[in-house]
Amino acid sequence: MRIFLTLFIVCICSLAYTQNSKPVKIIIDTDFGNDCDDTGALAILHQMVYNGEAEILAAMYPMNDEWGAAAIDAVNTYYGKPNIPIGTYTGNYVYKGKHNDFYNSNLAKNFPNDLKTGKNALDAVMLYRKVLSEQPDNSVTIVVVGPQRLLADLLLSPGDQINQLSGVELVKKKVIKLVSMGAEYPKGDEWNIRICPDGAQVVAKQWPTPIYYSGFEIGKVIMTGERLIAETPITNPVRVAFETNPMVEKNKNRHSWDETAVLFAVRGLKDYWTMASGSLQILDDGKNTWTPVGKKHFYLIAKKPPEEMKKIIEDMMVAPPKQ
Ligand SMILES: [Ca+2]
Ligand SMILES: [Ca+2]
Repeated sequence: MRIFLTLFIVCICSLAYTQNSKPVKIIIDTDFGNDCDDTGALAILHQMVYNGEAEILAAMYPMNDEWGAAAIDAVNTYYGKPNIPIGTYTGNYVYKGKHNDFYNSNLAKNFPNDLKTGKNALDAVMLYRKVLSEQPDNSVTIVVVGPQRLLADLLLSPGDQINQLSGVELVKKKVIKLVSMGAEYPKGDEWNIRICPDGAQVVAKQWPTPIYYSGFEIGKVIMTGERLIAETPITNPVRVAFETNPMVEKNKNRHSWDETAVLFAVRGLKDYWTMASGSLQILDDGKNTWTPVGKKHFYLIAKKPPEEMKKIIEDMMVAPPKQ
């Protein structure tokens, strides 16, 4: 009996180890160009790829300008991954907030990348459908660190020649979790939701897997970026995005909204956070409330002190590319 019990425990432990050691398959949906935390988020994601913790299946750009997709390609190229597929938004949604070109055209034109312009990128919803179709069931994690226009359009997409399943059916089959930098808890009025409230409403109501939200309050207290200038070269597009962004503090720090969402998407709670379960409601103007009933939505609650989170994130932000 004792031997069986020991064997059983060994099996369970090795199973858990195997599951934990498998890289998390990530699609990152990022509104590069306005705030610079998007570049920090992509930088730490590349470091977690080097660590064997993650695999980047694709990157998506939800805004309707031509520079974002190429700027994302420039960062991927800097980290030695020039061939990650990149999708761009091709619709005509009018966002309820200005998306500035604080660094996108600079990165697209002055840093190595073969996309050059978003006109050479794939349609993002089509790419979502293609990439999801090619992956094993219940295997893909999507992390959205911008507005949720593309995710709403994906959910509302009909079956097509890529896959006969509707968007909702395809997501239900292939996606294991959605992680969103979005809203504020238990209530608030946050940018990513506010500039596309109808998209975020569709996602909150119709998304068929659990959604984990890293709220405004999580990234707000973790200031990162200053070490990019001291420790990384001027050929680093992430450094340049921080250095030239008018929203950074004098010491070039910025809130770590998008980095925390990516960190959770790959590593889970660790000893960084706990979480609350319930249901997010998004009003028509983008303001949000929270009902602590159900297991559909979750939001992160800070656990580790901000200074320790800063070190974890910044160590990865400044780590060099690997060949
Ligand atoms: Ca490329
Ligand atoms: Ca963002």
